[in-house]
Amino acid sequence: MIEEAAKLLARSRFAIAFTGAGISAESGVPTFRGFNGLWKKHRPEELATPEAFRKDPHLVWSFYRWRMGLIRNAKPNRAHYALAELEEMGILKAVITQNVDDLHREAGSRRIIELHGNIFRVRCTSCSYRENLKESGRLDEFLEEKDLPKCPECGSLLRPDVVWFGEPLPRKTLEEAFKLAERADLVLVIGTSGVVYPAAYIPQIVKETGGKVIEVNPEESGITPIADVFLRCPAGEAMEKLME
Ligand code: BJW
Ligand code: ZN
Repeated sequence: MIEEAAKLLARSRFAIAFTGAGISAESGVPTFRGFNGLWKKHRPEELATPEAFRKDPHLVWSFYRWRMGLIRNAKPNRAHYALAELEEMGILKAVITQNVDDLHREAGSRRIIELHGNIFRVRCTSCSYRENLKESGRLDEFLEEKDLPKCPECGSLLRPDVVWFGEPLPRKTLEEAFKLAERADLVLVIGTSGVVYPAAYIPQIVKETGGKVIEVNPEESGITPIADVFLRCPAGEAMEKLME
């Protein structure tokens, strides 16, 4: 199976990767739907919504501050580094990720399409204010603060610059991802349950336009039925074997 995947990858002319929470599991970042995805008895699906934020912004902000702290201390793993290396080799053209954790960037990937935003960015709920807390150097003070974060421009409530259920994905970002998927002759799908749309269309588009689908996941997912090669194992192990 690994040999088959390696052969397809080596022969491809325009390969892309499509990643989900599972690629960061070995970095210690909990997945959404896995057993580890539980936080204070709330399921992430109940917290990552505009309704939850309207009803209880304190709860939602404490969830996001907790995750920011966890993710800030996480390091990329073998799978993130393998994707950066494949791009360096000219095989991989882009990484389309559903993750908000910045680990592809830290591993050295260059062309990264973040479909669901980035957890280190905040934006104002009223005006156009945006801030990347890592880049502004304000992450530490932001995480120590317990009160609701307010916009320095207009005083309104800030929110995480991520995409919640029921919200549209950034239009240009989604268009770019769909274009890449149409062009790709191979997609490496790593660590996603493949149930969240429109993101889950990405591997389907590659398949429908004649490309191959390689999936890496220790469990079957929504993508498995269309996978040409299914590597049933953790991302780090699979990617290390694939790079040999
Ligand atoms: C490992 C591993 C290891 C473990 N190695 N693998 C069509 C059909 C049905 C529903 C819809 C549809 N179109 C839209 C919808 C509604 C909805 C949706 O998809 N719902 C379904 C769940 C039913 N979609 C939306 O609401 C989207 N918006 C939208 O459609 O807007 C329309 C609109 C247009 C115009 C105006 C208004 C609206 C938005 C979706 C946003 C998703 N947001 C989140 C939160 C992001 C912020 C945050 O991080 O907090 O994104 S939810 C969460 O799910 C997060 C993830 O990116 C996303 C996907 O999860 P992922 O990455 O797949 O993680 P898991 O946990 O599900 O899976 C992990 C996998 O890893 C598992 O398979 C494990 O086995 C595996 N694994 N260890 C490899 N070591
Ligand atoms: Zn503002």
